[in-house]
Amino acid sequence: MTEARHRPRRTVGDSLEDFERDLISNLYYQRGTTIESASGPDGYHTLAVTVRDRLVDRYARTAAAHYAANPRFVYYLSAEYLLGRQLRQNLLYTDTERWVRPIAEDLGVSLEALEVYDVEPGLGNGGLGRLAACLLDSLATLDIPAVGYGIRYEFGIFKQTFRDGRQVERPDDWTFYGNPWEFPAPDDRQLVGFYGATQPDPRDPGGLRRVWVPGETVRGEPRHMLVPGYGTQTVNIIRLWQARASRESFDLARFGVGQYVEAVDDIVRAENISKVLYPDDSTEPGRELRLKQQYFLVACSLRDIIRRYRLRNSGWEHFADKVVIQLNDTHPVMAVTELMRLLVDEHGVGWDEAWDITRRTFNYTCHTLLPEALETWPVRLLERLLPRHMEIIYAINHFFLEEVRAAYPGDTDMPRRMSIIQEGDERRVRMAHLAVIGSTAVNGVAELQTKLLAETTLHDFAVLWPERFHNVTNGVTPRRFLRMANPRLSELITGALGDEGWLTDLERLHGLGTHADDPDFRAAWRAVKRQNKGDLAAAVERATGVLIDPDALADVMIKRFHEYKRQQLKLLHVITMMNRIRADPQATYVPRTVLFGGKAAPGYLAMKQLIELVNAVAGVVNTDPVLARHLRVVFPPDYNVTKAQFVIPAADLSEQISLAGKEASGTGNMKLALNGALTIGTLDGANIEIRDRVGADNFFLFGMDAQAAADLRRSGYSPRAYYEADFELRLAVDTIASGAFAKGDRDAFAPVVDAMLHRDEYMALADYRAYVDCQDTVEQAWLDTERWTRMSILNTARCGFFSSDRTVREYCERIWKVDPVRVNP
Ligand code: Z2T
Repeated sequence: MTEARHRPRRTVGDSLEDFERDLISNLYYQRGTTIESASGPDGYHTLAVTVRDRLVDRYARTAAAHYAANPRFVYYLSAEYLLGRQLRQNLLYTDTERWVRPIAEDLGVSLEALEVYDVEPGLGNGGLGRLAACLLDSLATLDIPAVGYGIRYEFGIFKQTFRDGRQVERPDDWTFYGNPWEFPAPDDRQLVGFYGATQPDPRDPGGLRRVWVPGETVRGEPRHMLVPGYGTQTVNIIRLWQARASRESFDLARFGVGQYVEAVDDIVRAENISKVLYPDDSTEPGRELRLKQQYFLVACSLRDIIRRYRLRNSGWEHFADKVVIQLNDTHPVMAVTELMRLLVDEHGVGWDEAWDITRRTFNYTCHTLLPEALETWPVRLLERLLPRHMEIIYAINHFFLEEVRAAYPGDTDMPRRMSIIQEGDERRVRMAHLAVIGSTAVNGVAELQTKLLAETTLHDFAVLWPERFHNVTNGVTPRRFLRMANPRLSELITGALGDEGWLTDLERLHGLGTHADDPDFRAAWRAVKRQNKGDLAAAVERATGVLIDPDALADVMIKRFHEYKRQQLKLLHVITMMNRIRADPQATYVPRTVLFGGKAAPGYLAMKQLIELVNAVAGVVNTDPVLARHLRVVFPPDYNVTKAQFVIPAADLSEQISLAGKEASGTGNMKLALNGALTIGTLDGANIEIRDRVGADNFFLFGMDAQAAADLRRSGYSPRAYYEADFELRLAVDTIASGAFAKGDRDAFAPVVDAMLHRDEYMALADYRAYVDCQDTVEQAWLDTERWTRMSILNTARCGFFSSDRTVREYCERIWKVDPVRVNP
């Protein structure tokens, strides 16, 4: 075949007329219908594929450019992706919204009406999954050759509803109406083994090379979604694996004797692997199926990476020069053992060379400081599910511990502490240790977390290999979280800065600084926030029936429910505001709307009860004529990326109140500050870096720092003492205990009260007074409208650092050592 046949040709036109013609043609040939009889979903799907076709063109040219350049590729391995809705993004990135609006108007439909059919793929829990999506967006925007690998869960993160204020989970059947954004690639399917046994390899008698005969095999079928860069031609992909039964799974013998259901047992078992996302944020369920998911992702992706490598390269000596794999937390860490197995057992590479290649290939990002979030798997389970991998782990550990003993002769505690195997009643494999041992670079996601990791959880490793430890502070994509979420503010910014360059060079927002003292600009800034709050008020009323005042201070706490994040502290403040108003109803108060958003893991009973309490407090506040005059509490259900894009632009106050030393980074904190919300927060995670940049005067700081929190815990923390010493705190806790939020039933929230008074694991009571006092200074600042506006503008102006473009640049330079490949138009 000639070169020309391989060269991708432009197949879609570049004008409004072309777009309109393609729309009508797609409606006719793809949906089999006409303008007159098209339904809403017909309209949505047609628009989606028409926009998608523009990206396919770019993707084909990207693939060709990458093939020609044979560059080093970044492979991002992540069990979670929270991509958000696709339609608006792809309209923006193809610059076709300007055509769609008039065409839609012509046809008598609105883009907004079609967008309700755009389902967000909820393939993640929270920050970690959304970070993966932001990094992929920036990788494409920076023209870095990259592929994201993940799992195509049939059911994503559950849908949250409330029944009598209680969280009720419903399945997220996100593909029910079909997903126009993905492409099946059945030719690239892979086979994955589980269970079975290992045998010596006759080619290497008594050596490290062995043969694994799996007891079960499952097929992985990939689909990809396109990941366009903004303002560039690059379109990368994210490849999501779906588990399918292998051909042999159908049990003909059983079918033949009438055991129809039993005959498909194996099919059901295989396909369950990618059935559902585990809904736990920062805690590990420790279930066999979860481990199967992890290995399924790893096995399919590594084979695909090797397949891609071999398209342009041969031999193994260049593998680590062409391939860099980023492990998003420990979930995909079995990839370290799998690559060793592929190289040693299947390709006959010697152990030492294989280890050198493997270690040069991998890097590991750690997203937590919580000990309970560090994955460990029982050795017994691994021996059964992945017998060969367990042998390889023992071998890796053996050579590693030799190195440790050589570094610390005579020290017996060091090998015990650093070993991949945790000894005890039930021996377990420590995935974080395997990750560090198998990687070139290890990074935390904010400065404080990286420092604490090196001082605590990974201390011994940071001492042995200081050169492996890096910090790469998280970032967020300004395209989705400023341009798309907040078009009004974007327009104001573009007007002030003169052009849209800030969208790909976010530090240019500094240019807003000089406008912070311009009264007209301030008024325009306030008007945008006011309009955004009007939109939010309408959406909240639709979702909850509660009316909110767009002029009230919008105080938002949007994140997963977790004790360490301290929604209970926010609630104590709300109850304190209530009690103050009740004590003096005639006084003047700053009108405030407190908005909560977030899900609790279905098995996390304490947080489910806290959700119930938040809803109960909201019910009391919003229906009490005296309280509701000054205060509203709303909790729209099912917080997700789509809802974040509504709430964030309307926020005045961003609640970032985790116990210092517990939140690895946070990224909602960045999105809110970037949209001009002021932060009330502790010295935790990236809050510290936000405050450093926006300035201490433009940030409401309160509470213990990580050192003070650790000291207090060590000295024997007693929440009861705080309760007894502080009248308002006592009153707030007593209000809950009195049954005031349960129609007088004192037992209803007794466990919440009990947890606060007797455990208070995350020391909310110790920070209560500082927090409430700080909220008073927030209100003083709010009353000075001009000052508040200035602070708000300066927050946006000084948050350019938190662009995920900067994050990705740092990964590229310091960890991945990759260069861009430009794609010609
Ligand atoms: C997660 O979202 C995060 C950490 C996890 O640790 C697991 C999940 Cl699902 C295993 C979050 C952190 O809590 C948050 O601080 C951070 O900003 C985010 O990851 C992205 O790094």
